[in-house]
Amino acid sequence: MEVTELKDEIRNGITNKLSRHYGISAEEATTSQMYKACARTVLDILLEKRAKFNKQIKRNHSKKVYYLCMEFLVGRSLKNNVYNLGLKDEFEDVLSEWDFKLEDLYEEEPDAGLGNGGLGRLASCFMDSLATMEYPAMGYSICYEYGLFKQKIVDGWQMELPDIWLPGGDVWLNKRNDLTFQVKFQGRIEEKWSDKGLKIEHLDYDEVEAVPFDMMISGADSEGVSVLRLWRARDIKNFDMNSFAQGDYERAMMENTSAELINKVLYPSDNHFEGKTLRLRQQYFLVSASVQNIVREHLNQYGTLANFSEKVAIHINDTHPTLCIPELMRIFMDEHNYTWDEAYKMVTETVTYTNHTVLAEALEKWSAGLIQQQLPRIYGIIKELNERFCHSLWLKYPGNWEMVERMSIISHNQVRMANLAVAGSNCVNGVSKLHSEILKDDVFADFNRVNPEKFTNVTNGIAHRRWLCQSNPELTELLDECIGDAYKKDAKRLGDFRRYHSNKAVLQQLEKIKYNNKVRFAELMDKKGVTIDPQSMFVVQAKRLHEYKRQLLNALRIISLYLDLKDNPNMEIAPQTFLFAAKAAPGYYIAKEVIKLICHLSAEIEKDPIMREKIRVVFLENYCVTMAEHLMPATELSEQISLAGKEASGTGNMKMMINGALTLGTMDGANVEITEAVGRDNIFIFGMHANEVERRWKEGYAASSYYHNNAKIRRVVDQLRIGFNGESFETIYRYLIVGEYGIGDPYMCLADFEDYLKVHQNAMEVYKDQLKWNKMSLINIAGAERFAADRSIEEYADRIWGISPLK
Ligand code: T68
Repeated sequence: MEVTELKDEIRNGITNKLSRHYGISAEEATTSQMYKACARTVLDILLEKRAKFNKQIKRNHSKKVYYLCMEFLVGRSLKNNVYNLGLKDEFEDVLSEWDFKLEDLYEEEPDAGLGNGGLGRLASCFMDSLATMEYPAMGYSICYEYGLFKQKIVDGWQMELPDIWLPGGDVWLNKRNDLTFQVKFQGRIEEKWSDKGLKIEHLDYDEVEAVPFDMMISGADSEGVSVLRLWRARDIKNFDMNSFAQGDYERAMMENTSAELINKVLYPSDNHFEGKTLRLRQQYFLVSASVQNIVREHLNQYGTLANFSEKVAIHINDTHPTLCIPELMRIFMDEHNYTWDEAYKMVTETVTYTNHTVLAEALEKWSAGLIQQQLPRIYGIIKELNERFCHSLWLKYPGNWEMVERMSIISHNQVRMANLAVAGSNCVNGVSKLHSEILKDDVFADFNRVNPEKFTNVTNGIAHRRWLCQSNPELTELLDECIGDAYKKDAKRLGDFRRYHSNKAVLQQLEKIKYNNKVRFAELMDKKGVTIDPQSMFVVQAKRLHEYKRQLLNALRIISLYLDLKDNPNMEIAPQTFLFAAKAAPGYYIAKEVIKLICHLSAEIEKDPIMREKIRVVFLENYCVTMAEHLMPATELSEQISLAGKEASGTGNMKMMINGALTLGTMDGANVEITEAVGRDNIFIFGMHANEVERRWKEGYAASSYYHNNAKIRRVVDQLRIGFNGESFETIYRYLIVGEYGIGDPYMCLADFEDYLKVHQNAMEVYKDQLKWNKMSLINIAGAERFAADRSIEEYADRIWGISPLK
C-alpha cells in the first residue's frame, strides 16, 4: 500500500473508533481515548492480517504448534505492534495532525503482567519470533483479571497491591463468543458395559465455561501474526434459574463466584510449588479448554484424528500444563473411542516439554487425593498410565525396584508432574547447555538411561527487536550505520559489529549512547522522586528475589565496601550506583527481609554526604517489563551471581549484554555460553562451578567456618546485627550462620564472597580505562547474536516440533 493510503486508513480507523466508542472527534479526544482508538485501529489491522495468514496455513495443511503456558509476561503492546507492523512513521504523522505524540500514547498503556518473571517473559518473546518467522503457531494461557501484584515499599517492607490492568489492557482482547468450551470438575465416574464395550460416564460434575479472548502479536516485517488465546471462566451451572424465575434475584446472584475465581489472579511465586486447589483448577482449566479447542479445530479441518500427531505439536512450558497429557488421553479414548495404546501413542507423539528449573521446591507434586477429588477421570487415567509405565520399566529392568520407584509417576500419594511430563512426551529440553546436562545427569538421570534420545537442549533467547531496537533507538541507529539493518531479521548479523572493536569513533559513540541512556533513566526515576547520578557507574541486579539468585551476596559486598569507606573516607573509587529491582513472592519471608536490608542500607548511605557521593544503593520499586525496557539500555555492569547449578538459564543476562553491559557472574545457566560467546577476557567470572558446589555440599558445607576464619566476612556479617538506619538484621545473620535446619547460608554466599569482592575490584580497574571497557562492551553486543529468540525458535521448530515457516 502507498504511504498516503496507509495514512488514510489509519486516520479513518482512529476517527471511526473515537466516534463509535466515545462520540467525539479527534480534536476532542483525551490522551487515554486516543491511545484506545489507536490500539483498536492496530487490532483491526492485525485481525485482518491474521485472517490472511490463517488462510494460507489452512491451504498448506501445515503442521502447527500450540504453546501452552500458565504465564505470558506480555508488557505493553502498542509500541511493539506499531514497530513490528512498520507503521511508526505513519502513526506519528497522522497523530501530529491533532497534536498528539505517539510516545505519550504508549504511556497510557498498562503492562499486561500475566507472568512472574523469566518463564512468562520467554513465552512472550517466543510469540514474537514465531510471528516474525511466519511459523503456524498459537499460544494458550489464562486471562487473569489481576496480573502479578504491584509492589509498594513502605519503610523497606514490600507490600502487595492488586494489579488492575484490564481497563486499558482490554482493548487488545478480542472476545470469541463462538468458541466456548465446557470444563468439568469434581463429580464421580461410572463405568458401564454396553454392546459397544466399556463406556466411561462422568456424573454430578461441576461445569465451568471457558471463553477465549485473543491477543494478536504482529511479526516484524512479515506476514505472520501470532494469536495468544487467553481463557476466562464463566459460571454456567451454579446459576439458580428457579430463584431467578421466581423473582428472587438476591438468591440467584449468590454462588456465582466459584467459576470466576479460576481466572481471578496469577499465583505470584516463581520457582516454587504452590499445592493449592485453586491453582490445580487453573491448570486443568487452561489445559482442558485448550486441548478441546485444538482437537475441534483439527477435526474441522481434516475430519479425522488419525493424522493428529502429524499435524499438531503441543508444547508444555514447564510442568504447569502437564495435565494436557491425561486430558488428551481422555478425549481420544472417551470421546473418540481410541484404545489405550492408540491414544498413548498419539499423545506421546504430540507432546513436548521444557523444564525450567532443578530446584527441588519448584518441582510440582500434587496430592493424589486432591486430583482424584477435583478431576476424577483424569486421576483414573494418570493411575493407569503409571501402572502401565511402571510395568514396562519392570520388564526392562527386572528387580531394579529402586529405579522404578524413582521414575514412578505416583509415589507416596503424590503425583510427580515432571515424571508424568517426561513419560508422556517425545522430547524434553533444558534451557541452557549447563542446565540440560544437569537434567540428564541428575534430575532425570533414570529417564535418560531409558530414553537418552528424548533429551536435548535449546538455549533461551530474547526478542532482540523489543529489547534492542525498540528499547535502545540510539544504539540501533549506530548499528544500522555500521553493519546495516539485516540483523533485525537475522540476529546472526549482529556478529558483524565485531569488526569495529578497534574503531575509536565507534567506541566513543558507544560510550556516549550509554551515557544518554543513563541520563534518560535518571530523569525517569527523578519523576518518581528517586535521585540517581548518571555520572556514576550503573551496577544492576534486576530479577525476581530468590535465595538462589543471591541478591544477599550483592548486599553483603556493598556492606563490605561501605565499611571500607567508613574506615577510609578518602578512598579513591569511581562513583557507583548499585541498582536493585526485584519482586518477592508475598509469603517469602527471607526474600522480603533482603529487600528491607537493601532499603535500609540505602537509607544509611544516603545520610552520609561524603559516602553518598561515592556509592549509592537504589531499590527500584515495582519492577516490570516496561521498567526493564528503560533499565537494560542504561546498565553498565550486569550482576548474574546465582549459585552455580541453580539458575536454569537467565534471560536478563542476555538483555543487558545486547545493550552493551558487561556481565559479572558465576558459571551458571546461560552465563556459561555468554562466556563462550565473548571470551573469558570480556566478562567477569567468579565463584565455584556447579560441580564444585555439589562436591562442597556433599562434604558438608559449614558457613560458620567462613565466619570464624575470615575477619572481613565476620565484620560484614556482624554488621547485620548492628544494623542500618536504626534497623537490625538479626534474622539474616541467623539465616547465614545458624540456619533453619542447622544449615546456615544454604546458597553459599560466604563461600563465594571473597572471590566476588576480587572480581568487582577487577571490574572497577577496567572501568577506569574507558576505551578498554567500551571495546569489551562492543564485543558483548556483537556476541549477543546467538541469544536471539529467533534462533531458539528455529531450533524448537526443526528439532522438536517438526514445523516449517509458511514460506
Ligand atoms: C525461569 N523460571 C528460570 N519460573 O528461573 C530462569 N516457576 O533461569 C530461566 O531463564 C527462565 O525461567 C526461562 O527459561 C521461572 O521464571 C517461574 O516464573 C515460575 C512460575 C510459576 C511456578 C514456578
